[in-house]
Amino acid sequence: MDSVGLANYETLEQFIIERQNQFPMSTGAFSRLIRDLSVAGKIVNRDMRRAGLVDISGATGMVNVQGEVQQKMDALAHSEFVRALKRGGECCLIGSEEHAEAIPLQTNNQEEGGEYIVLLDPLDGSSNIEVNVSVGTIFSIYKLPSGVVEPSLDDALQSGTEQIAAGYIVYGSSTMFVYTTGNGVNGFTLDPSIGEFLLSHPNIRIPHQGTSYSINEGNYNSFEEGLKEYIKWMQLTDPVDNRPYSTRYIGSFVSDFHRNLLKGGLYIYPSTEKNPEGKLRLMYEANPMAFIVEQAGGLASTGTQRVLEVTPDRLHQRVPLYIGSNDMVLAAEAFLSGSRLHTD
Ligand code: P6P
Repeated sequence: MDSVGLANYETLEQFIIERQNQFPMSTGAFSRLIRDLSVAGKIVNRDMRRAGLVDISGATGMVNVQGEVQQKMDALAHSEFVRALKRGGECCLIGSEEHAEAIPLQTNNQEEGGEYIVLLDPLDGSSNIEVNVSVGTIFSIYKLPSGVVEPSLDDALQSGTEQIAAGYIVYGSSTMFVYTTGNGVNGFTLDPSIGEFLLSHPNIRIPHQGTSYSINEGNYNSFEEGLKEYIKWMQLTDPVDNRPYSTRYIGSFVSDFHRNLLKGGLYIYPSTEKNPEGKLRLMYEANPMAFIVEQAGGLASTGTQRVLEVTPDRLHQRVPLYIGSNDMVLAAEAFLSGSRLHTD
């Protein structure tokens, strides 16, 4: 793109300030919080692009709270986001996949402590880094309930409907920052030559129907019958609705979600023998992506319930997840309830 072309793009910072100006009472704290997250994302992106050259690939030899082998980049990404949020002063509590407990932040100005809670998966899919597959960061933002002086985990355990913002950063062929505050979904692409996220995907809408689905079919034998019926249905030939669908599953939720958001599709991580509650975590994976997909016209379900209405009781709790194109999620729920069969 020539330099003239760049002049037509709006930066993330300009976008945030314009939105902030629409709310005269806003103090700018939320704008600064989004900026802090975007700065951490740029730093993680920088480190990521060197993973093959410096000793930050592979495992730390530690196991995280999930019982999963912690990758060096997991730990690095976690530290970068904690550092950025602590320095920014707008966040009072962090919940992270990489830390067993919620992390209270001592803000610079105690009497005006941060009023936001940030839940995040610092680097989802990180085991893919050493094989050069896209990975991502996911974040969810809540307001600290008024009157709370000492923020604690209980203040973070709010239903997904209470989120005031949610977003992700996908470190792929390009690095994108995608987020919503409840007024649609907007995507920003990092231009490394100027170090700015530029508005490249305004008002993202997910197609109501897709022709691909994302699932680890290695777990097929432990799927519930209704899901097996749905998969069989998607694999039957029917030119009318472009079946058989394709499977697209790269083992990195943020990347599979991002593709489905732009092209249409359905990501499924159901209850399995190894993960009876599902594998994706409610607070910092399912809820933020559910907020985004609903804002883009899609749906997110546990198979029986709207994800955003699940009442949380633990920071790291897991849920079964069916998320993506509206019609595909509704079809999944119908098959799971037994009201549809693959022969329909
Ligand atoms: P499986 C990565 O660990 C992750 O949380 C998601 O990003 C990804 O979709 C899923 O797990 C992959 O899990 O069991 O299919 O290897």
